[in-house]
Amino acid sequence: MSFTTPTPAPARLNRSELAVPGSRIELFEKAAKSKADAIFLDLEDAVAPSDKEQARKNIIEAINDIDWGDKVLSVRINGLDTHYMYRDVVDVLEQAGDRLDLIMIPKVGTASDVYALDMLTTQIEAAKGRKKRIGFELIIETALGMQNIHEIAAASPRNESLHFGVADYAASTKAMTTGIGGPNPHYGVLTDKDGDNPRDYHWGDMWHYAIARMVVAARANGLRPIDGPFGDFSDPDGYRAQGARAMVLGCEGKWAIHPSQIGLANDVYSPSEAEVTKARRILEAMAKAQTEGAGAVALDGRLIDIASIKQAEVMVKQAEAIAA
Ligand code: 1VU
Ligand code: GLV
Ligand code: MG
Repeated sequence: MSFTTPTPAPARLNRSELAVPGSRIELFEKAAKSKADAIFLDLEDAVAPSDKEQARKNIIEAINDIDWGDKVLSVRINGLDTHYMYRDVVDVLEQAGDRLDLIMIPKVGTASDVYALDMLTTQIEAAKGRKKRIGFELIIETALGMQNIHEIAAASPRNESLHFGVADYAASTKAMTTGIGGPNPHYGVLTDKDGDNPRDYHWGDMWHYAIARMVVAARANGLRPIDGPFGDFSDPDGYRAQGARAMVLGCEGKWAIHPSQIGLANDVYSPSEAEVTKARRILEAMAKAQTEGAGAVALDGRLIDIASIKQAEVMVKQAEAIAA
C-alpha cells in the first residue's frame, strides 16, 4: 500500500438514485415512498427555464414537509454557467432544513467549480448555523470534466460521489448518437477478416473508457462512482446490462429516470446470496490459512491469497450495508 490512503466518503447506500423533476410536485410523494436508495430533486435539465423559480420553491417545501424516510436526499442545482445556480444554492441551503444530505453539481469542468461551490456552501452553513454538513455529488458529463476528473475528485472534502452523465457527455464529445446511454450499433468490430470463419460483427461498449476512468478517479479519492441515466425505460434488459457492466467495473449504483428502473438497479447492485456465500468462504479459508502461516492457498481448485480477502470484503461489506 502507498503511505497515502484515501479518506472514504460517508458510507451511504446508493444502488438506485431516482431523478425527480422539481417542477412535477405530484411525483414527490411517490418518490419518497419508492424503494430508491437515493433521490435527487432536479432543478437542472428536467426543468424548463420558465419553471426554474417555481421548481426551487417546490423543492424547498418538499424537503421540509415530506417524510423522506431513510433515503439519501439531494438537489441537482443548475450549472455554474447559468444565472440560476447561485440562487439555487442560496435559497435551498437557507430555506430547506437539515433533512437535505447532498447537492448534486452538474457539468463540473474544473476543480475550481467545486471550490466555488464549497466556498458558497460553507458560508451559508456558517451563517445559517446548519447542523449537518452538505456533501457533493459531482456529475462528470463534459469533455472538460473528464479531462480534469482527478483534480475534480480531490477538490473538496465535501465530495462524496462521481456520476457519469452519459447524455451530456455524448453531446460534449460530439459522439454521433441521440440515445441516453446504452450501446450503439456503429461502435463495433468486424472479426475474422482473413480466417476461415464467417465474419462476425461484435458491438462494443462505447462508454467503457469514461466509466472506467471515473471509477479510478472516484476510488482514488474515496468517493462512490455511480453510473448515470439509461433513457429507454421500456427496456429493462438493456438497463440491467448497462447496470451490470458498470457494476463489475466498480460502480456502486445507477440512476433511475423512471420508477420501473429502481428495482432493477437495487437488484443489479446487490450481490447475490451465492456471491456473498462464496466471499464469506474465501474469508474463512484465508483466516484458517493465516493461522497456519500460509499466504496463498487453494479453494475449489482456485488460487486465493491476501488480495482475495480485500475482494471478498468489498462484497460482504456491501451485503451488510444492504441488510442494515
Ligand atoms: O402510476 P402513477 O400514475 O401513480 O405514477 C406514474 C408516474 O407519476 C410515476 N413516475 C414517477 N414517480 C416518481 N419519480 C419519477 N421520476 C417518476 N416518473 C414517473 O410512475 C408512474 C408511471 O409513470 P409513467 O410511465 O406514466 O411515466 P410519465 O409518462 O409520467 O413520465 C415519464 C418520464 C420519463 C417523463 C418521467 O419518468 C420523468 O420525468 N423522469 C425523470 C426525468 C428526469 O428527472 N430527468 C433528469 C435526469 S436524466 C438527465 O439529466 C439526462 C438525460
Ligand atoms: C445527466 O445529466 C446526463 O446528461 O446524462
Ligand atoms: Mg446532464
